[in-house]
Order: sequence, then C-alpha cells, then structure tokens
Amino acid sequence: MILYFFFLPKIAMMDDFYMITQEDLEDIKESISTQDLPTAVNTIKEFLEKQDHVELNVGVTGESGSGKSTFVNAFRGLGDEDEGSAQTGPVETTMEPEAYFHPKYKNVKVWDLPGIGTPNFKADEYLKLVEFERYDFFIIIASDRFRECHTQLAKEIMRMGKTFYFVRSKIDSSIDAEKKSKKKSFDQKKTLDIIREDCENGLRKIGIEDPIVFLISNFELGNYDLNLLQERMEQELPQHKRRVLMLALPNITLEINEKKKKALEENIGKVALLSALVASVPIPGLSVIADLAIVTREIETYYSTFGLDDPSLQKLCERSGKTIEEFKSLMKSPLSGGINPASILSLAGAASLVVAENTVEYAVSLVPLLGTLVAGGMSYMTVSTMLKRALNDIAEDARNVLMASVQTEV
Ligand SMILES: Nc1nc2c(ncn2[C@@H]2O[C@H](COP(=O)(O)OP(=O)(O)O)[C@@H](O)[C@H]2O)c(=O)[nH]1
Ligand SMILES: [Mg+2]
Repeated sequence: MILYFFFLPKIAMMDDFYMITQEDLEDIKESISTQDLPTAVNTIKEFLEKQDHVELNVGVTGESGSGKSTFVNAFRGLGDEDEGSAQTGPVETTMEPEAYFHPKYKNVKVWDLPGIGTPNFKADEYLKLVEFERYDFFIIIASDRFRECHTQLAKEIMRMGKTFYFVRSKIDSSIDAEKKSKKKSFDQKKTLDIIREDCENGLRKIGIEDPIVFLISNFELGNYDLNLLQERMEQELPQHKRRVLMLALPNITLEINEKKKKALEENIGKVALLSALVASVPIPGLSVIADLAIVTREIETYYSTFGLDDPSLQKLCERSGKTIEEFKSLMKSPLSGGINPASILSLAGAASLVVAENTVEYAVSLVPLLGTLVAGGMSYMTVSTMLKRALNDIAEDARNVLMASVQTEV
C-alpha cells in the first residue's frame, strides 16, 4: 500500500494532472488507502464511465414544415436518407415527442416535437404534453417570420425556467430567392442582415428585449450561424453537460474540431492514471494487455468523435462527392492504417524520446517499451504522451479532411 501513496504525489507534479478534479483525487486517494488495488482501479473506471452516462436532451420545436425533423437529423450528423433518421417532407409526421438517439453517443437524445401554431395552440398545454422538464434546452425553429405562437412558446418556456434558442431555417432558399430577384445588386450580407432584423423585430414586438436569432440552412451546415448557435449552447450548459455536447456535435467547422479536441484531451490524465494503476497489479503481461485495451478504446473514440471512422467517412463521401481514398490520403496519423498493437506502440516509441528530454520524469517512466512489456504495464507518462500524440495527429487529420470536404470543385 505504501508504494501507491508514493506514486500519487509523483503524478501530481505532472502537467495534465489538473484534469482530475480535487474531488476525484480525494476519492481516488481514499479508495487506494482503504481498498485493495482492483477496487481502486474500479473507482477510476467508474469516473470515466460516469461521464459517459451524462444525458443531454434537446427539444426541437416549431411550425409544421419549418425543418424540425431535418434539423434533428443534422444535429446528429445524419442526412435525411440515413438509417435512424427522422422522417422529413412536406407532410407533418410528428404527433407526439419522438426521441432520436445520437448514433455515437446514446446518452444524447434529440427530440422531434409536434408542430406548434395550430388554430387552438396553447403554449402551456403544449409544454405539458411534451413533458418539458425532460429537456436541457429547446430549439424553436421558424422558416419564415417569427409569429405569435413562437414567442408565446418562448415566454412559457422561460416561465418554466428553461432555455431556448431561436433558429430561422432555410436560409439557403431565402438567399437563392433574393439572388434571383435582385440579380446584379444582390448582396449576401445585406440580405442576411435584413432577415435577421426582421426576425428580431418580430420578437421585440412581443416583449423579448434582446432577441438573438440564429440563421441556419439544414443543407449547408458549415455556413451562416450554426457555429454561433453551438457556441452559445456550450456556454450556457452546465459544466458537466458541455463535454457531451461538444463530443456529439457533427464535425462541420474548424471551431468544433478544436473544441472536440479539448473535450477529449480532458480525459487523458484519468485514462493514463488508470493504466498506471493497472500496471501496479503484479501480474506480468496482463497489464500490458489491459493498457493496450485502454489505449485502443480511447483512440477508437477519437476516430469516431472526429467522424474519421469508416461509416462516417462513407457518409462524408456521399455528401461531398469525394472518394474515401482522397480523404484517406490526407490522414497522416500512423494509426490511420489500423489501430493495432504495432501502430499504438509506434506512438510509444516517440513517447520515450519526449520523456527522455526530462530526466526527472524519465526516471518515473524508465524502461519504456520492451522492458515494460516484461516488467509490467506502460507508465503514466508513456500512456499520456501516447494519447496526446494520437489526439494531436487525429485532430490534424480531421481538420484536413474537413477542409477538403467543403472545397467545391470548380
Ligand atoms: N431549402 C431548405 N429546405 C429545408 C431546410 N430544412 C428543411 N427543409 C425542407 O423542408 C421540408 C420540411 O422539412 P421537415 O424537416 O420535414 O419539417 P418539419 O415538419 O418541421 O419536421 C422538407 O422538404 C425539407 O427537405 C433548409 O434548411 N433549407
Ligand atoms: Mg417533422
């Protein structure tokens, strides 16, 4: 036991230790001093799993035909034809709230709510019907002007202590129409400003002082205000929900790419600590297998979160008209050829070099690779350096793929 006490302060000197909250640390210390090692390992595993279970419920509402179902799909990174997508089209199909799971994060649910604005529409009854308590926030969509029913609903949502965001959808068609009618004097920025002001004025008229309207096209997600909406949602969510949101959003802008990277980075400290503790279990060989499993799982999460897994790339091909080979040629990470012990250990080769530059830490993680394979698991530093390197490479690959996917052929 004394050995493990030794171990913690050493880790505490390392850079990314602050990723583990003080509270987590106390719990981990407690479990190490009062429990046996396998139980302590479980405690850390539970921390990692607990955050995977944080739920996020988004309610998407608006008039029939405004683009709710299309938005529900887009939010989950799906096209309307994809498996598991909400049905869209000219006829309203949603009569009661329907939950759509995020394909990669099952704890994220986007709810397609019934249409508002029917002749007898009453916001309070509507919110009761859709069980408003369940949602972390609402998105109110209008495809034209904002009307009385939108603001009535907004007021009632506020009264219930919940948050909402106004979205004006179908901006692509508004722009197209304006282009056709104005021809030479068409000015995109001016057109957008006019639409925005019109919506904001509508909202002001009925008592919303500082309205913000996000202009969006469900068909051109990288354009217009989607990015601002994402930023706003992130800022206003409680801390523990931000991470799930950032991971779940489709990787459609460079800003999102960067935020996904940050959200993933926050886990590295815990994952490495977990693997270091596993390494202290005195069963030679076992811990390396455990480490590889831990690191593999984490790296697979990176690929899936950035949308670089094969099914996601396939979808991106369909949308961008590029081929999988074109995208793969942009992916430089040694892991892109396959996540296997050899490619993972190639990250560790670099890790031991990095570590060697710092003699104190080198002493902690001595005997990398071959020696470790026999003696026990990989050290905290090795695993954390490996994961950081993998994450940097994969985020960079994702950035390049993203930029290529929005380039249109001339
Ligand atoms: N041009 C354009 N059409 C859209 C957009 N969003 C949805 N639509 C179309 O509008 C119609 C109604 O969309 P849907 O999502 O079914 O609306 P809902 O009734 O509110 O669920 C469908 O034909 C969609 O393809 C958009 O941003 N731009
Ligand atoms: Mg619908």
